[in-house]
Amino acid sequence: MKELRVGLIGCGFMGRTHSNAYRRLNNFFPVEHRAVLKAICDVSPEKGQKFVETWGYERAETDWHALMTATDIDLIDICVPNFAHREIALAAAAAGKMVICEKPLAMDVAGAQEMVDAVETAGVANMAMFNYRRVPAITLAKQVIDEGRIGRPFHYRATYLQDWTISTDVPQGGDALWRLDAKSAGSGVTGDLLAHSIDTAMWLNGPISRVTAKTEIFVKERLHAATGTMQPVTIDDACMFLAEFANGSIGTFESTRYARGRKNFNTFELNGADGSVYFDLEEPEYLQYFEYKNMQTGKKVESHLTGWRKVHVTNSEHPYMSHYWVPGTCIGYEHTFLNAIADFVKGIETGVPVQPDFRCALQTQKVCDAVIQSAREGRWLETGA
Ligand code: SOE
Repeated sequence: MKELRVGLIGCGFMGRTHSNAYRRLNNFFPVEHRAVLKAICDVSPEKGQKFVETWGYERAETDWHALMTATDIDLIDICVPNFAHREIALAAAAAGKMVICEKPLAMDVAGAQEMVDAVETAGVANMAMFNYRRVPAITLAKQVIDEGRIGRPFHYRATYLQDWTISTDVPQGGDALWRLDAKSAGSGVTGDLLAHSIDTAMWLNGPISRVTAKTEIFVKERLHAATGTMQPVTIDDACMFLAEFANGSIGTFESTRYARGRKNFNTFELNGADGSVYFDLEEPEYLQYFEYKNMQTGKKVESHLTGWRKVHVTNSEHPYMSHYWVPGTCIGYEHTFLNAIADFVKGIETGVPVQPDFRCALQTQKVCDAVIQSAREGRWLETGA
């Protein structure tokens, strides 16, 4: 078996989800490569050592540059705060290594464009980790749409709601809370949560051409973990935007970290002339489908028994599910990363690049940047995506 030797940077939440995926890859997917966890990198030697012990890496480094010169590493996996994505990805590409990067790709379009140029010039395999595409029910929604079951699309509706920053006592910055500091994260819910919704939306319904947005900061000042002083909050706590898709449909997107009771409420609905699909991450194994026109007969199927169908996406004919258990049994959040890594490896083996690659993630970045700018300027903007 060939080896895929991994150097992963960042010991946080995403470092764990990616490491788990590499460890499980060969248990579930018949790929030609064996994932070998070579090195973890974190500025904290204690954290790195703990990670080595917990996840089975061979060694820990404290300076990511060491991974670039290491001859025993094929793939750099970037799981650090957003501000560091660009520099690491550029170095990895220059060293001829494959690159996987957590979302959002960069702090802004300029950074994302540099990353695209770097991996394309180097000709290295690359992927942005938008894991929700790999929820089997969402992949099935893509199949349903591509099969032409929705017909002419009219409406796309996405929500991504959380509630963990409502308390004024939550500080900003530092290890766990870098997502609340624009210097580390680039933006707030727009890059962190809506980037997922935008990636899914453009995958399912095509490019978003224009947006108009409203953002809000509810808690204006927070203690900064790095300085120990109260500082203005610079990220968007909430963001809502209207979108026009290139295919003529229109969309609404809403995201906040102030939706009391909502922990990771990620939903979307697409309504077309011939049918609709709906997904809710709180019931991740279901895709809801409303069939108005039957594809085979071309006839309207509405009757006194017509209704939304809740498809339990756990059969072996459903995306990814043949790799897991028996029909009717479920997989979870962590498997979305495993499915993504498996697709990445298949991309290397077949020569058909996996999606979303960096170029695709650049399109999402364009929409995010346009959303933030639109909220600032209070007007509709072309996204260029
Ligand atoms: C934020 O709370 C977060 O961890 C995001 O950064 C992830 O991308 C999202 O999937 C879950 O929520």
